Amino acid sequence: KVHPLSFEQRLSLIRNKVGRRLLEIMLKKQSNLAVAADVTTSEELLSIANEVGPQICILKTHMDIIQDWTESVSEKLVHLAKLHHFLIFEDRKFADIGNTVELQLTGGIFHIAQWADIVNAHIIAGPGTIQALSRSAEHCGILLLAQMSSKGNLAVQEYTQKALEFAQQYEDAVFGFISLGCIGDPNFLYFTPGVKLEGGGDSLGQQYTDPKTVIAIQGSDVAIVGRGIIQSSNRREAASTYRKACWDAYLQRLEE
Ligand code: 5FU
Repeated sequence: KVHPLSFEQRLSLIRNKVGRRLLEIMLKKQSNLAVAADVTTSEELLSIANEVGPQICILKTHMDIIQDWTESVSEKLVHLAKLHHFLIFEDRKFADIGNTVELQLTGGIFHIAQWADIVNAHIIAGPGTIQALSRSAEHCGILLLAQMSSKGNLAVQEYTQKALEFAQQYEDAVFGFISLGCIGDPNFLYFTPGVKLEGGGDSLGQQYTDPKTVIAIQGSDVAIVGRGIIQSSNRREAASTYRKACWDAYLQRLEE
């Protein structure tokens, strides 16, 4: 299943503009590391973005866990993204009918469409979810959840295949997947959460795999690392260690 193509070669295969911009950033920074900044204050979110910014291609947010969210938080985040050359991925996991998703994307207090480069969606409600996202956030690239990292999740086999089919139908908008590795089509990029150098898990079903397994063996393109970096006493250093481990794993995949 794991294809032999390099990120340079994938550039011409990705139809979505954000996907291509991401690949350019990855190649320039030699980074296929995304950091999940799962903290609850804007101060911490912004300080993480600043600390790990130089090492990452993506900062992944959960805006709805920030207790003091205001529009200025997103403005500052966008500023840091430009400064350090990373994209912002709001991990909202849209899952409702198209009409509701459109309102969630553009309305409320978060106005996700205004600041996120990448958003994602479950396929459980059918293609209307994807249609809504591509219509109301034309400049955003979309990832579909094809697999998950947590114990007992239902995104397996036919469900995963269905996600691939949906993506192929909306290739201008969808440029990749949340998955455990490559699920077969090099025209898409694969993003894997549940990554930690030490492996293991947490008390609520998270299952960790190390970067080398995820990228070199399972064929994922971008590793998403949360607590492995966020809970480290030196986040800057941890991000640098993870960036190197993930990029080395990518280079190793190319050699095989
Ligand atoms: F879709 C998924 C998934 O299958 N597993 C995940 O862990 C998303 N995640 C996200 O990745 C989750 O919401 C966290 O933001 C992040 C993993 O963080 P960790 O601290 O590395 O476990």
